[in-house]
Amino acid sequence: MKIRLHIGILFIATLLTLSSCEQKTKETIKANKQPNIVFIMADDHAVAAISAYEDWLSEIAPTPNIDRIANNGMLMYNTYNTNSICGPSRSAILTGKYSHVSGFFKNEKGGDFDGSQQTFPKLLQQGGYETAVVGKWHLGTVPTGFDYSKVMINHGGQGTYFDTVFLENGKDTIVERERHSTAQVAHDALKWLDNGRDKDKPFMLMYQFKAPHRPWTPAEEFKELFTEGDLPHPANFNDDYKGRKAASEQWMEIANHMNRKDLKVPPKNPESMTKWEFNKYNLYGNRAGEDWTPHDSLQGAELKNWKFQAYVKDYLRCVAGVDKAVGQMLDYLDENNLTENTIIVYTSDQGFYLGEHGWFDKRFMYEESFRMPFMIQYPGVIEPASVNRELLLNIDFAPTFLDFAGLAIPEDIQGTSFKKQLVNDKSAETREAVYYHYYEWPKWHNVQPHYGVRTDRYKLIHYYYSMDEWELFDLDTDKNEMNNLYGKAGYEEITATLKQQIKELQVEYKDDMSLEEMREMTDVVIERVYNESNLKTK
Ligand code: SGN
Ligand code: CA
Repeated sequence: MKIRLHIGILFIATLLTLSSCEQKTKETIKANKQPNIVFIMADDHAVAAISAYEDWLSEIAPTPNIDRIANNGMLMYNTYNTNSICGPSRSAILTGKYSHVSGFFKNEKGGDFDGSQQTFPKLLQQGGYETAVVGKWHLGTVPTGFDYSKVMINHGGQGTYFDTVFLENGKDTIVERERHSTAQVAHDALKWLDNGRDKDKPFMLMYQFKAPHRPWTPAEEFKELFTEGDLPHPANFNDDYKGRKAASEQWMEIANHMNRKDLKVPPKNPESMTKWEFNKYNLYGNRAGEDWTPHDSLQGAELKNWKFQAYVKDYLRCVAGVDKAVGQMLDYLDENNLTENTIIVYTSDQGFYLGEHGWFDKRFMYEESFRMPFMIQYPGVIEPASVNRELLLNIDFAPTFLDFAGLAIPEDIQGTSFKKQLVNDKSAETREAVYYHYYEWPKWHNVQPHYGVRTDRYKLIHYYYSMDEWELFDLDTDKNEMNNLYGKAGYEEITATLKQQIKELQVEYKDDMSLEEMREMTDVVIERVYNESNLKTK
């Protein structure tokens, strides 16, 4: 009996040793092998419109394929943007630096991205990776640091949903007429993976969609979604902006600033219109006071609801297209035995308002646009179905990828690798606060330039360009950011602490300019040099 027990214990011990050896070997292999990286990024995809986050739209508009990444890996709840607008966010992701450091801090009249600077794709390429970018780029200049690139260049680099114009490898301009832009990006990315790359090298692919960006035009196959009934409104749909001056002055209200093109209301006789008249018709509604209704009986709250339904339904139909394209990518990687050694990320260049505060668009430091979706899988390394609630920034992505690739992280990168957090290493460092700075004004949505700080509980914002207004929110008691506590009794101490934090972070991130210098950045006009009309079409 005793002997048997001993043999039994020995047997179990051997098994344990074997399996831990197996585990070690797996880890060693992983540690020595550079993982592939598939970086998937949508444009303007809000956290609320991804069902993995179990937010207010999750049951109505599930995203089963995007959720697969969260199920296979880690879902980050608190990933933030350093400047919530397209080009500045993309440049922050590529360089790991704040937008005033990378030099690309405004979309409008902010010049082009300096492609000669250090980026994570370049560093990966130098470190032995085969690199590619397919889809939306929106940085003006030709992509650098890629073995293959096919990026949208029409509509000022925004790309269009149909007849999208792409620039391939910096020289050939191609008009794609066969597919919706989302399907085209999927087609091109899979084609490169299948027979465009050097299969002896690890690869890094940036798989980037235009959808669900304005004007939210879905492919035909998704038009039947959400046709039954109305979507619910978010909690602060009818915000009155009391106590928040900057919020009261924006031009991004669903009720007052959506145009007829956004809501797909075509003119009755487009043939009889000149191009100028047609454009004017389409843009009508962009500016406050240009009231219009699809028919006279719709007014007031009913009209606002009609616009909301048309807008958010089309937005979610575009998301469904992205979700399908994500599924195609995941299936391809599975079918080709690539999943095991590939890091897959899903994110967006920033968040978006889906009726919260009565808005569309982004830019503000309020949660809906400040926050970014971020989920990441790496089988055997990142625990499946795990979550993380630490404060992360988009400038952290670059160093994290370099870290996983076993490459040195250059000193001048301002972000920090969160690899340790992803592998549940208890020695991982965490942040106390995240710093934000937005510059563009007045186009397109009259959002006042502002900077601010967010901790796990509080947020302090300073709007400084043509006003001097502060906002303080307690996110524990006011997650919709409706109650500005700045200047109220009892909040003096926390306000002073947050102001001190802002000062320290401004020094750390080299953003300790005077307000006058900050205003000059908003005023600077640097015209785009790169534009599709300068290119020949193949
Ligand atoms: C376009 C949109 C704006 C949007 C910006 C920036 N207008 O100009 O509503 O804020 O892009 O978006 S539109 O009428 O042309 O659609 S970003 O994603 O590039 O930052
Ligand atoms: Ca965007």
